[in-house]
Amino acid sequence: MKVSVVIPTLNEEKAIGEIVSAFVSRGFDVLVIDGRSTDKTREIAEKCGAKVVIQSGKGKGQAVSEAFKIVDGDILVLIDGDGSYLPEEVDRLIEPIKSGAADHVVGNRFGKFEKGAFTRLNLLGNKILNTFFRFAYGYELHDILSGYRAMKKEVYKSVELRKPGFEVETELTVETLAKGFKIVEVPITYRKREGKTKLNPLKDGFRIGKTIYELISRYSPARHLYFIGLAFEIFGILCGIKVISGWLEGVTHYLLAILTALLIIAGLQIIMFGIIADFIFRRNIELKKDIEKIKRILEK
Ligand SMILES: Nc1nc2c(ncn2[C@@H]2O[C@H](COP(=O)(O)OP(=O)(O)O)[C@@H](O)[C@H]2O)c(=O)[nH]1
Ligand SMILES: [Mg+2]
Repeated sequence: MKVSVVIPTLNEEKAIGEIVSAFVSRGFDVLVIDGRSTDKTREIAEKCGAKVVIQSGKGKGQAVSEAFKIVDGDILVLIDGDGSYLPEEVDRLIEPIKSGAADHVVGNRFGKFEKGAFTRLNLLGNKILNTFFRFAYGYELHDILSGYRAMKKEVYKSVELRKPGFEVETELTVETLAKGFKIVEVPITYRKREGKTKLNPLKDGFRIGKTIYELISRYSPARHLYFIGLAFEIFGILCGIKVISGWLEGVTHYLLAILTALLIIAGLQIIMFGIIADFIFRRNIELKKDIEKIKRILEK
């Protein structure tokens, strides 16, 4: 099986050499997709045996999307060029794909991370975004923003990446699930990066949160109903509190009581519709995937 390694870089001269060499010595094809670094990144990468391409646009997302079109390995490994991930752990990511246990493997950094690898804000932001993701998609993942992953060809050639920047990991994860592929996480080591981060924790954090919400439509539009239903329930409960506290003081809010009942009942119904619609939608995708698989087997 041919393995292609894709490394997006922007001024990573301190770490890039070692990473490229480690993968080249394993016999992997390495592509460094560079965002016009002003240091020696490209020179070093080339010297160590990587193919180097300057991305046509801007941002990590655009770079990754462009790289996916260029490479053609049966398996693609995506890794940051900042030295925070260990090339020698790559087998952990590739193994589940080879054995057929997964289509997309994500390296989970939370099992074993070096002190200082995450800033406090970074750690908190990651926890919040992962929790929000699990709620929004109902899929048990714990490190959706990891920069170390492996995918089989079918996955990286079919995902549609439109986000330019650091939303790329989110989009990759959602697209994989939306298309009916299977993701698993494996524990990896996470070290303190070399050089400076290009990520702005607050600005990019909010952007990623917004992206998680936006992309629900691609995974299952019906899941929006959960949020609408939840909003109804929250308003219903607030109205209910007002009604009950008034009643305890001897005042009866008739209209508000009716509104409370309506909001709570309507909210529950919207959530129920959501569950049913979501189930039908996802089932259809899975069925389509199974039919395609059977078709391929029959054609062989
Ligand atoms: N080609 C390209 N790579 C980028 C760009 N921005 C960041 N990167 C690379 O993407 C990887 C992850 O970025 P990093 O700053 O480490 O973000 P963090 O890991 O989330 O802190 C690193 O290898 C960066 O060099 C960009 O605009 N273009
Ligand atoms: Mg990094």
